[in-house]
Amino acid sequence: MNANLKITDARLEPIAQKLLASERLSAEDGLALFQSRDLLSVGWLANHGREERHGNVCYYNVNRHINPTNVCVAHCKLCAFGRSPDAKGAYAMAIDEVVARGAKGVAEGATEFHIVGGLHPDLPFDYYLDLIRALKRNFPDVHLKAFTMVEVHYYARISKLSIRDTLLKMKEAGVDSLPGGGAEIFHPRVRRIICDHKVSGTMWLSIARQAHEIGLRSNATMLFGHVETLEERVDHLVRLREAQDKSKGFVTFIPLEFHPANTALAHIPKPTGMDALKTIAVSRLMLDNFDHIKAYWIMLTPRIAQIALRFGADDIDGTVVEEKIYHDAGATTPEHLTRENLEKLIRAAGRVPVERDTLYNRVDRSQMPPIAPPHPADASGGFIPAASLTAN
Ligand code: V47
Repeated sequence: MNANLKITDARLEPIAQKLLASERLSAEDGLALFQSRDLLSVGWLANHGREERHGNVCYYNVNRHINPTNVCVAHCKLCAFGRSPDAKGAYAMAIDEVVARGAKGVAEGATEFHIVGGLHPDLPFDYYLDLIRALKRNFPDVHLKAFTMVEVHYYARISKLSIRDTLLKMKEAGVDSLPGGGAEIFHPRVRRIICDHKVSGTMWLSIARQAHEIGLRSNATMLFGHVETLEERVDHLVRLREAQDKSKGFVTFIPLEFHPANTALAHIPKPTGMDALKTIAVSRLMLDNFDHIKAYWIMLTPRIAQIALRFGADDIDGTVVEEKIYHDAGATTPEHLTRENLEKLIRAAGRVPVERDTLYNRVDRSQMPPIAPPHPADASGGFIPAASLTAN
């Protein structure tokens, strides 16, 4: 390890030595990293691992989020997005509406649709399959990253199919990969408090494994900063690392910072920027078998996301457009950054922006139709003036 690093926390010394020797960190090491107040050393170590893997590159993609319905029977305490069917603001999109949003996304240059929604009590599994088929038919070149392990579990239940057959039907309809949501914190103590009707952590991991077995890759997340202990965060990371050793199917890990506003846990203070940066760094160091760690700018704010690119993250997610899950929970970030603004943000953090597709193949825009300017309705309040990203 580089002599320029001045570690002020003695507990980090043996961890730095292990990293130098490319040895795997233990759960105890993970806890020591989380407990350390020497944020700069933790970040330096994570940055070292990040630069060994990806040099100076920071990945982003051009995507659009589509949330077909916010009606949800789960009523998780952590969530401000889900609604009862008769609640104000409850909606379910007709498939034509989903396709219309897809068309906007394609005009904006999207290479990915990120599709997740609530567990609707009345929509059958066929609705979701038809929705995927319609998107694939209309936009065959767009990668469909659709439905979390939680939704897969629900579709299996309502259609009385096995998990494997549910996944096979999704794949046959056109799903290309699965997003990483719904993982929260795997430990049952935490799930009982924040999402007691959701699948268990063990089931989430089992569904991910079965998806990987049939050739569907997926992401993984961890929702941090609510009622979990640091030991429970480490347990989550270790369980993901073990799962990845076996299936090798996870693409990216995304630590998600909890936003308490408008949830049943609104009394919990928001995690600090220090906690967010440390969690990204520890994730990079513990998940030695994950290629990518994402700093989701929508959740972190563009400013913290820029710093995260020096704390272990090599990806900043996408242009997004129409984000609902965090904005219902009080996020004050814009819902959309243009490709140009994302690139400026990355360059201002001293990194080299590289546009990728969902599976990290480089995107060559010179071979693609030009991107239409964003619709003014999408732009309202949603654009950060470029100058504010590059100032200082
Ligand atoms: O599953 C819900 C979380 C997730 C809140 O795979 C909340 O590329 C904070 O999974 N405060 C959805 N978080 C988002 C997600 C995601 C995001 C970006 C990229 C990818 C990917 C996946 O958001 C949910 C849940 O864990 N969430 N409510 C809240 N109040």
